[in-house]
Amino acid sequence: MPATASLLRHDWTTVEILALLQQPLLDLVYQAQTVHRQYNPGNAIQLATLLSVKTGGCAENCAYCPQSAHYQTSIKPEPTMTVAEVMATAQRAKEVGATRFCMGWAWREIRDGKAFDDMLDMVRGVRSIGLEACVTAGMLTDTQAERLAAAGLSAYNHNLDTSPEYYDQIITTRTYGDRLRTLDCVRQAGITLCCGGIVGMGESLQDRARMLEILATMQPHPESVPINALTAVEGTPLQEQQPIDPLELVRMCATARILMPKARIRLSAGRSNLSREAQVLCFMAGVNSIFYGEKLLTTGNPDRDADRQLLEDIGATALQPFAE
Ligand code: SAM
Ligand code: DTB
Ligand code: SF4
Repeated sequence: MPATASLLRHDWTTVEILALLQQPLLDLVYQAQTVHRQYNPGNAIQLATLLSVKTGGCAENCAYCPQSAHYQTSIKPEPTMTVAEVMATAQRAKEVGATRFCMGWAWREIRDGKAFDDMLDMVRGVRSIGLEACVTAGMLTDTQAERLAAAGLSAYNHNLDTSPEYYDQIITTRTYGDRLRTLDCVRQAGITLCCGGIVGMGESLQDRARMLEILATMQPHPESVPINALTAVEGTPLQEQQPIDPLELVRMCATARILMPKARIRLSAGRSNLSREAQVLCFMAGVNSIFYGEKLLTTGNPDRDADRQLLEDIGATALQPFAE
């Protein structure tokens, strides 16, 4: 392994990242594991639980998303959950061992008003029971980011999803620039960034490298990087996409770890389709966070019992909240 491979860098190039992604898998995983041990000693894995507070009927046309109003899927718009309902779910998540509680809104952007005031109450409530609070709710303004920060929001999730070059094949109702502007507002407000993307949408290896390049040249790097494997949902334009080869996913996780040594790399959507062994390879490659609980936003996730057993079998522990 080159001596410089584990330095914190923000000047990665596409060519370098492509070379990492394409090297022999065992060399790649070895390099990623070496960086991981250096920066993140111990065997702690973060358990984050997701809740869809506002489901379906979204104005955006993201080709992967079952919640877009542009497509006919089995997901129908549902009434937004109340603060009390969300708090009851957060309390249960805490009792079964989650440390981060992530709340999702199927919105193009946050608008001021009762729904936003409720969101602020949810953030305060989740923090008051000792959990980290994360929100994902589309674009936001400086002022909204500041209000979320004041309410105690730990992280805002806003994914790049793919490369700038492939973006218009996937979404046309917003631009990459819109995405970057929101990320900037979040950073300026002092909220940590949760930003990653999806693999398995028909993108090229170059697209994967470019997405990782945008993330790895941010200064500082995002604190959390979710890597989602596309869940192809019936009714969406990507319904026919074949599942990604798990070894490709391992490559993506390992490369993300090498590029962003300190980030929490989260193996996100798609874990239900992975064997235990494939997930362990991802952990070897530097993954140190998963979604925990039988549901993501609208699609399935492994059972809690299966996940607890997996962690026990490999001798991993659950990360404590606010450990960072
Ligand atoms: N509406 C907000 C937004 O798009 O930022 C927040 C919710 S959105 C569902 C959050 C993320 O979930 C997306 O950015 C995408 O990366 C991921 N996602 C959505 N549908 C997915 C699918 N079918 N497979 C994998 N990831 C998916
Ligand atoms: C992220 O990157 N993945 C999560 C979370 N951030 C919000 C969402 C995955 C959604 C998968 C499809 C669904 O369940 O609707
Ligand atoms: Fe809406 Fe987010 Fe789904 Fe896109 S990914 S359609 S913005 S909920």
